[in-house]
Amino acid sequence: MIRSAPRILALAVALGLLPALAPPASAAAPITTAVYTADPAALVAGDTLYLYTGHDEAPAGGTGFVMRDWHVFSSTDATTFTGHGAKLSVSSFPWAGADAWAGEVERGPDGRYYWYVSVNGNGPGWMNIGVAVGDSPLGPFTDAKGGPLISDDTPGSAPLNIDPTVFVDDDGQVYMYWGSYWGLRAARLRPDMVTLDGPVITPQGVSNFWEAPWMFKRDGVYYLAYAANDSGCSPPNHACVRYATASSPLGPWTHRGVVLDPVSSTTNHPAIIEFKGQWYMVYHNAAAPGGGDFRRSVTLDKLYWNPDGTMRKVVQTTGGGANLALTATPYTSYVSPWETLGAINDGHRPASSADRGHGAYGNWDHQGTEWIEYRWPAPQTVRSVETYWFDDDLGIDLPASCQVQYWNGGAYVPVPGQAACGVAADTFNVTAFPAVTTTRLRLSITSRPGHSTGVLEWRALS
Ligand code: FUB
Repeated sequence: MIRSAPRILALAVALGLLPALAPPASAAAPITTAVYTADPAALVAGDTLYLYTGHDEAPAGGTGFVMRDWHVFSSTDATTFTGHGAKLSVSSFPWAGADAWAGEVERGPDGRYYWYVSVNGNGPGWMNIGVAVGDSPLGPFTDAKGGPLISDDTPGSAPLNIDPTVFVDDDGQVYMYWGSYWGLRAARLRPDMVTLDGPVITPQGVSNFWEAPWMFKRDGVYYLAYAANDSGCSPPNHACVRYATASSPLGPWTHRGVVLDPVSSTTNHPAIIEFKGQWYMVYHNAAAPGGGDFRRSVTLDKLYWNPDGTMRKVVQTTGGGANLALTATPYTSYVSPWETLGAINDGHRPASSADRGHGAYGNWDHQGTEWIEYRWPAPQTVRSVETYWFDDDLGIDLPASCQVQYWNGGAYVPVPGQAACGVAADTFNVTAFPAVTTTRLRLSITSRPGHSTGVLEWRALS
């Protein structure tokens, strides 16, 4: 049937009547689970790919960034990464005091490696851009300037001076882009890599810029990828990555679209690089065990080009896609009158299975099989669900079993190929499956004898 009627099949998939078959999402694949990493920058030197990352140290349930140093990882196959530990920290800059935010390393005309970072400089305003230098991609790195390269005192600087991306053009001219809070800025740097060479400019044509610029060049065209959080690409407060192109390094830029959909962390941060003939999108999400908005993890996926020089949207293979539950309407077979069905898709990350601080879904005193369900006005492609069970140590207990189902246009049927539906306490239980495209996704839950069941949060990931 598939070979003889591909159009009918495609139409059925589009209408949400059949699952769209795709390779199963592999388990989350951060470059490391030893530490939480964020804000990647990539550099190729010789036959090695180096990733420079931030380091998230917020506690579980933390509500703000705790970032004190920057780490380096290397790989010769873009699959297995060796951690080299913290190679730069806030204390490397005697004038700074906190907030080791996003950075990038670039090789200067002198052959040395310059590490540009966002850091709280303890001066006027908040964030600054500092620069360290080392003789190899692994350092050691030391402060290259003795003060910020960019601060709030820099004429024309950004509303928030973070997220530098530095680019050395074929003619040796150095450019730096940076900014946040919708304020993108650019400037030329002198060949010494640590001095501005002219005024700060505000580049034109970069639509919906939020932060995290990444500049590179391919086939004579300049590319600027960046985090955007406009409603055109994002569920509430989750950034996507858009990009723009230009024929000269300071623009004007032409917006080209979204290259990376929102991820499971609210922030998004791109690094795009070619390594051994393959292009990659390096980014972060919240997919590592125990991860979250302030406990992120860096991962990478292959990036492919269209013949016209536009980038194809990156397929996220890490299970860390957007949480489509945030835009769904929840339904259920039964909810206790005092419980809250809406708790399951409010984006909360529970501290434990007893954490009903944001409300809970519970079906006491029903026993046996009940269900919760998401409905969307248009078909969504879902690749995994993550379920955080509610257990009040009273009438509600962890379930005996569960199953993910979808609406095929006439009935609810099990999602084909789904992994085991986990029933562990105090964690998100991940169930991955070949992508299914549907307007309704259901979690069928069967209780243990003598108990009812409950859910604190149920994610449906793209
Ligand atoms: O990690 C701190 C900040 O969050 C970065 O500087 C931004 O790009 C965002 O990822």
